[in-house]
Amino acid sequence: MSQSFAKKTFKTFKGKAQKALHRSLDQHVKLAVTGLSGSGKTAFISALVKHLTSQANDNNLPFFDVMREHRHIATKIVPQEALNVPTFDYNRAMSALLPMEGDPAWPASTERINTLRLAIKYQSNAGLRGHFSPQSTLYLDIIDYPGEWLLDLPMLEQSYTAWCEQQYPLLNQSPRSATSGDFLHAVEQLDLHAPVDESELANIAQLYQRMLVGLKKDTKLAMLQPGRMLMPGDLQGAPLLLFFPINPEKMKDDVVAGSNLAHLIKRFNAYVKEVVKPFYNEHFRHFDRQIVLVDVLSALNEGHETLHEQSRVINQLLAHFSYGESGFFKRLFKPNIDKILFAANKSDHISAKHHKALALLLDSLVKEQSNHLKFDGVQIETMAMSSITATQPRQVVDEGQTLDCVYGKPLNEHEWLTYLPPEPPSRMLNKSEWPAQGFEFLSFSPMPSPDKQLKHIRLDHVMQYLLGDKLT
Ligand SMILES: Nc1nc2c(ncn2[C@@H]2O[C@H](COP(=O)(O)OP(=O)(O)O)[C@@H](O)[C@H]2O)c(=O)[nH]1
Ligand SMILES: [Mg+2]
Repeated sequence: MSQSFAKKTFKTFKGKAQKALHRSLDQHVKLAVTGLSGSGKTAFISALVKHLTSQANDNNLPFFDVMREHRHIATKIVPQEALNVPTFDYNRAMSALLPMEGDPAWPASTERINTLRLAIKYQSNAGLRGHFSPQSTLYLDIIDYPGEWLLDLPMLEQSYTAWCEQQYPLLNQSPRSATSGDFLHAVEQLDLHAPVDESELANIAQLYQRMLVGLKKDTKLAMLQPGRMLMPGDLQGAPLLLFFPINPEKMKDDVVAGSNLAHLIKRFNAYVKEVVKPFYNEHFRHFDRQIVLVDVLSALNEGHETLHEQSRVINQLLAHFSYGESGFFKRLFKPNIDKILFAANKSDHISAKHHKALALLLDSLVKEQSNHLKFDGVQIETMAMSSITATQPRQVVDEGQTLDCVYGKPLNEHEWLTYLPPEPPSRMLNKSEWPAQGFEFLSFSPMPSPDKQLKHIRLDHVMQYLLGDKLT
């Protein structure tokens, strides 16, 4: 009796142990998908899900080990954990990109944080895991949030005065100076030390907001703060969003209570404390992996200043990642994010032979700080990729010369076009090196796909870099 009892107990124990082991082998990864609006986050997430669910095979994703080794079993969308964050609308994106009838279109942009959880079921390939648990599941939480919010990050460490010292002088420089006139005029008129005039502050804040929104639309400048002014959502009109930079020379040491200045300071502090900080506390500090999508080609189109500003902003952000002065950022990021990928997106807009130059250019944009991060043990990689390929390569022979062109339908046009894209520089150019005619890279509509398949460039490399080690 005791023998069979022991046997039975051993069996159940073994069953339990296996279950427990199995559960502990289920892993979670939180992937932050970030980039300024328009950099391609929505398209990236749509493509990621599509390729992992209905296009998951080794032909399509040859450089993703779990696919090449035929260990991927299936991936599906499962209910997310965070109940207070909207779900990424995958179906809406798919019906735009792969419509039942009519022309495909890019998914509409979503201007708020959203998330999606994928369960990736796979065969483990070795060791303990292979022996006890033939199948494992990796839960992948993808979090998409407006990159503009990321740009508020440095404000966490700034006082209102320091913020003004940084932002105000920029308003007198190109390209901001072209549209900052109305705001600067109004702010000059404001008596900072007079008792607060709420409606005057609201009016000036509105001028400031209008200027920021215009700059974002027309220049693709990167350092536009506060980020929520660009996408206020339900904060529109809330007092904590009604502030703006003032001439730092006009500040006094002792701030009169109840004055305009006192209120500006109060609002700035409230914005940082109630908007910026909770966002990082709730979402940011839990990320494991991060992809930063950069639309390098559009920045090149905009010119020298925009590209420089992009570089400055990225480096400023990275500086916080690695050695934030207060140590606050160190605590916030260091324990979790161990891999960052900078992706020069939309590389289907240029010919394949220039992808290398594009990746090198992005590499030179982030160089200043990536070295520090690497030293601190964070892995960093730069890549040229395209989540959803909207063009086809075409070779055209012109006067005996073979030209590597792309073929596609330019955005908002009706005719298809074969065109020779310019060659991007392979490093940051200074002003005197910048070509006189500038750069002009075209944008394209998505390709129709009768077989309902999306095409990508190097998305499998991206997956391998971000997830490969979690799927072994
Ligand atoms: N050719 C090409 N265009 C892209 C790609 N991803 C995004 N785009 C373009 O960039 C626009 C903005 O992309 P979206 O994903 O909405 O950016 P988000 O604001 O960062 O979410 C799209 O409407 C497309 O025109 C891509 O992989 N290839
Ligand atoms: Mg989006």
